This record gives sequence, structure tokens and C-alpha cells, in this order.
Amino acid sequence: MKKSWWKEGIVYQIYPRSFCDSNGDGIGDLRGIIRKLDYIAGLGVDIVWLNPVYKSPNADNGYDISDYFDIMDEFGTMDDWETLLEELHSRGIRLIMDLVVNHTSDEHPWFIESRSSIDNPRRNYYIWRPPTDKHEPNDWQSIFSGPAWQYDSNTGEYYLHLFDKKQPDLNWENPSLRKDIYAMMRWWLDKGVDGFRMDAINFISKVPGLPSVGSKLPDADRSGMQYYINGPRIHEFLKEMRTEVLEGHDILTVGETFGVSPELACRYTGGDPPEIDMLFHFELMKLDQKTSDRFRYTPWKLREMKEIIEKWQHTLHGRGWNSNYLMNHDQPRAVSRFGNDGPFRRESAKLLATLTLTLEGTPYIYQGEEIGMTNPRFESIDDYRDVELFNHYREQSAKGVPDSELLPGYHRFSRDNARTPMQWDGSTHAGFSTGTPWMKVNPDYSEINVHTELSRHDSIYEYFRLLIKLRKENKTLVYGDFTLLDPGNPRSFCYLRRDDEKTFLVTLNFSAKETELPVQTGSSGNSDNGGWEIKLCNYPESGKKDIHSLLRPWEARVYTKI
Ligand code: TEU
Ligand code: CA
Repeated sequence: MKKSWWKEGIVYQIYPRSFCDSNGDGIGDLRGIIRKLDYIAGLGVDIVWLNPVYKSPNADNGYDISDYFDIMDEFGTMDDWETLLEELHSRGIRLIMDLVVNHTSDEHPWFIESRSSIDNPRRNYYIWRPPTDKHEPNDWQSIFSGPAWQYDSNTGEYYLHLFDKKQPDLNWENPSLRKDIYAMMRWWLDKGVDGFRMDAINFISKVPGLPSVGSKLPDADRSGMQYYINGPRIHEFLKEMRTEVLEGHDILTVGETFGVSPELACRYTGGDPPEIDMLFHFELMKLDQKTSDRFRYTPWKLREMKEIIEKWQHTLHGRGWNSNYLMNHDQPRAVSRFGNDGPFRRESAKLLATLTLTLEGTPYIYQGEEIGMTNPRFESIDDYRDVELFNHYREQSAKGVPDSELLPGYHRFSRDNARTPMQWDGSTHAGFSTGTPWMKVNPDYSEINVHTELSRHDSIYEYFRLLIKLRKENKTLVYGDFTLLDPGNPRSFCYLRRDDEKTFLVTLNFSAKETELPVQTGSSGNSDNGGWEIKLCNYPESGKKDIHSLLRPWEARVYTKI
């Protein structure tokens, strides 16, 4: 297997709007990030991924770009961005930028021209269709609720928007559009960026003719997704991007790809060179969300989580490359979702970190994960900020669904769960801003914040640091193979990571009950430890001398074979 820095590296994701506000306007910014670089570097991460910082009217917090070549006013200037890049590089940290090229803002000059007349040269930069029987051209549904088409009275046609109506989809069938996108990517590479996280990248090729779903399919399939996910020309476009832009650059590319199987992931990430280096799949994110209703909870079992992880670890081993994440800016807080944000918050936050950082594939840590931040439970819809939620709310309340029925779903699944301001200390607004934050701080900030965390010798932050160090010092944890132990066990998740040199054993108790280990690792007071030496444990007495045969509630341990 080919080795590389982006396989061995660890990524820290920053959502700039919510990270740190340097000038008191309530919005996080680039200067704020620069202030916190030693904090980030202290974790031992090597790569920072920034969510979009380009000019944007912020219908979807920067995922609606109006100028690819400039920085959003609220976040600062291009000079600030250059300083950030320099300061990261001087600490040995690389920077990857979000690349949003499935759509732009409707305020992008291309779209303004495109909508101006049917024969404008930019008309075909977007996807326009005349009405069908005075209605939408087809029955596709927007990912953010409602039809995926918006009527424009100026020319009497509809344009396609898979996301909000302020995010018109670009027409990748048009070679001039592709040329302009590639030129923009080269421009950022010339500025020194170290890679791209490609937003919704497997949505860019739509099935020609844009067929309607029709009424035959069951409800879950009515979105039209089957006509644009991994569409007919996706591999061709990515290969073209590789030749036109990426070739000759030593960078990291990661695709955000909803609806990809492990086999397909091998096709995307397995070539030489690969189409994209790695991708984010959504199978774990669907564990507790199995219906087409984004805000409906479905119970999940640990066994299912183990099956998914095992399948991805096995299928991609030697044939592609994984990326591992338990949350990001679109997902609930991992500790509230997969852990225990009550009495075992600290233990379970560390346990989840152990999982992310001991699998094959590149690990991604999202801001606040390293201090165990939790989902807020806002009591009023007005406290939320996300366009996805508001569009859903508008649709549902128009149908007469009361707030009290909608709030539990929002508490659990709103993307704003991950977007509340970073909790730096116990002062007003958690030290995020001296002004009024753009979104309320989670009320638990007086207990959960960086300052309190760093003052403890057993902090979650420190545990992340130790795990990262362990991974860096042991390439077995990066490249080794994966064997699941005791797959049917409903409470524990245990596995081996192995190569020619070393074997690691990871044991995770995903429950508040004591659980037996599937492997003989010796017991308290017993010198026969089965040849296992403990390297890391999320309980204070680190277990070095005292090796229990039972895993305590939410206990995580990493052993190595001696
Ligand atoms: O997300 C794309 C996407 O399809 C999902 O993550 C979707 O947001 C999720 O299933 C919830 O419905 C990306 C970005 O990560 C997201 O923040 C943007 O809003 C979206 O693209 C549009 O650019
Ligand atoms: Ca600010």
C-alpha cells in the first residue's frame, strides 16, 4: 500500500462562523482562528479543514458562494486568510479548503447573467427548463424541503436547486463552466492550499433528460436522488479535474459523497492516481435516521454500527482509502448521539475518540469534540438558525404540525447542534465573543469549556492528544488490517489492528453496564496478562498495573501485544 502524509495525518475541522470572534460582532472570523492556533497545534493534528470562507450572502452559511476569489466580509480579508495559511504552515499544519461546485449562490455574477435572458452566454451555466403543463419540469424534491425547482418569471423558466432556492445547481454538462471551475481551483492551489473537501461532489452529474420519479416508487425514493447521485458522467468529470487541475500537486482531496457503497468507494478512491483520495460516506449517519424524514429518529443497535465499520474497513483495505468521522457541521454532537451526554459524558467522549483514531483511514475531528461538547436543546424555534430547519419548519407548520411535535426532532438532528459557538471559558458567551453571538451558546458552557478542560489532568483534550501521539508513533494504527472480535456482543466493540510488526487490541464498552472482554487480557492481581500491555485507557487509573477483566461503563482501552 502506498504511504502518504494524508493517510497518516489527522484532520481538525473548523466551522469559522462558530469558532472564535475576534472583533465582537458575534461572528467567528479568521483572526479568531489565528488566535487559537496554538490550541489546535497542541492536539497534534496536521491538517485543518475550513468550512467555506468565500464571499456569500449566507443563505446556507457560506455554502452559497457569490465570489470564489474573495473572503466573506464577516470573516475578514484575503490578507487575513494569507496570514492564517502562513501561521498554519509555520506550525507544520496543512490547510484544506471547502470546494462548493455543485451550486453557487443566486447572487453569483454567473447566475445574475444566466437568469437575465434565454440567450445570455451564461444561460447554460445553470440548469434551466421550461414548465411542464404549467408546473415544475419534473417531480424532484429539494434536500432542504419542497420542489427542487424555482420559477423565474423573467424568462418564464424554472432553474434546478437541489438545496435551497438560493443555491442554483451548476450545469456540469457545459465545458465552459467546467473550464472556469478548474481555473478557480488552480488559482487556490497557486495560493498554496493543501487540498479540497469537495462538497456534494457526487451530485454534479445529472441523468440527461432529468426524468421524473413518477408515482410508482415508494415514498422514500421520491426525491429524485437516483437521477443525480453518482450520475453517468461523475467519474469522467473527476478524472478530467484530476488531469486539468490536481495532477502534479501533492494535496489531499476528500469528497462528500452521500449514497456511496464501499465497492463504489473503491472505484472513487482506489485508482492510481485516484479520482479522489478519500470520501465521506453516510452509512453511520443513517444508523438512527433510516426513514426519508430527516428529523425522525429510528433506534439503532451497536451490532449495526460494528457491521458498517467492519464492511468499510475490509472492503477498502488495500483497495481504496477510508476517512473516519463521527460528526461534522451537518450532524448532531457525537457524544449526544452515539455516546452518553449525561453521567458518562467524559468517558464516552473519550471512547468515541478512541474509535475514530484507531481505525484504518484518515481521522476527522470536529471543533468541540475534543472537549466533549453536547447538543443544545433550544426551547424555541427562533433560537435555531439553519436554513434546512427553517424550510422544513415552514413546510410542516403549513400542514398544521405544531411546534411541540417538531422540536424533539430538531433537538436530536438539527445541524445547529454542531454549530453553537465554541465554548472557550466560563465567562459570558463562553468566551466566544464579547458581542452577541449569531447563535446562542449551549447553556452547559459554564461546565463544559476549554478553560475548565485544560485545567484537569484527565481532560478529554489530553486524551485526544495521547491518542493522536499513539497513532503517530504506531503506523500499524494507520495502515494495519482490521479484525472485529465478538461481533454479536450487544455492548462491546472490540477489534484488532495488525501488520507484520505489531498488533493492537481496542476494547470499547458502548454501555453503562460492566461488560466482559472477548480476549484474555489478565485480571487484577494476576501476572498472566495474555501478552497484552495496556497503552491507553479512558479511566483515570490508566490501568497500567491493574488490568481488569471487565470493561467498566463506557470504558475504552487500547492494548498492544508484547
Ligand atoms: O451537505 C450536503 C448533503 O447532502 C448533506 O450533508 C445534507 O446536508 C444532510 O444530509 C442533511 O440533510 C453539504 C454541506 O456539508 C452542507 O453544510 C451544505 O448545506 C450542503 O452541502 C449544500 O452546500
Ligand atoms: Ca467577528
